[in-house]
Amino acid sequence: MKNRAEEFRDDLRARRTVRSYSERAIPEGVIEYCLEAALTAPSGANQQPWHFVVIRDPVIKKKIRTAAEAEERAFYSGRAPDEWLEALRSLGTDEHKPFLETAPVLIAVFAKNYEIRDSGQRRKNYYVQESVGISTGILITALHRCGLSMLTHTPSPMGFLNEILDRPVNERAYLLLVVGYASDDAVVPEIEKKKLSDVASFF
Ligand code: IYR
Repeated sequence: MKNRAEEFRDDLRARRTVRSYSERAIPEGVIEYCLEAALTAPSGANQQPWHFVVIRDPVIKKKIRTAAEAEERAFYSGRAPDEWLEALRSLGTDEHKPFLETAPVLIAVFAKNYEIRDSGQRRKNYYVQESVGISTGILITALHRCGLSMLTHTPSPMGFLNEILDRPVNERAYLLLVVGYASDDAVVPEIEKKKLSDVASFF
């Protein structure tokens, strides 16, 4: 058991967020299995308040890139407070998001605060943020274990995803996962993860 825990930790320690992708395609069926892994997540009252949209179509990817870059331009050139920009400086991010077109797959994750019954009535979902977060975490872990790279991208606001992907009003875009293989010239910033003793207490 301890060996399995250690191996799993070491495998996950090798994950890095990647912002530069090659166009190499992902083998067929892999994304589907990873999504099925994500669907096993625990959720409030087992309501499974999520929807995943897998985008491979270059025309849709282009639309998403154009809309996301418009939001990011507003973010970097005014909307973001200085303190936020300062926190991002070491990552070297800016409003240019070419990976939204080069990466072979984008997965838009939607959270459903309520369901719309056939009668039109609303049924509330519980612990939506927690549930969708857990499911997305499992998805990220599954993709990483397949040897894929990814980026958890959150252009803000993300309302344009409902429009482009034709999602109903009870769904809110939660994040956009960019998935593929790192380009040969991809670089990652020098960052460190906190140590266990910094973030965990044992009694
Ligand atoms: N959404 C912007 C800004 C951004 C915000 C956070 I918090 C990050 O960890 C990284 C980026 C962007 O994608 O550039």
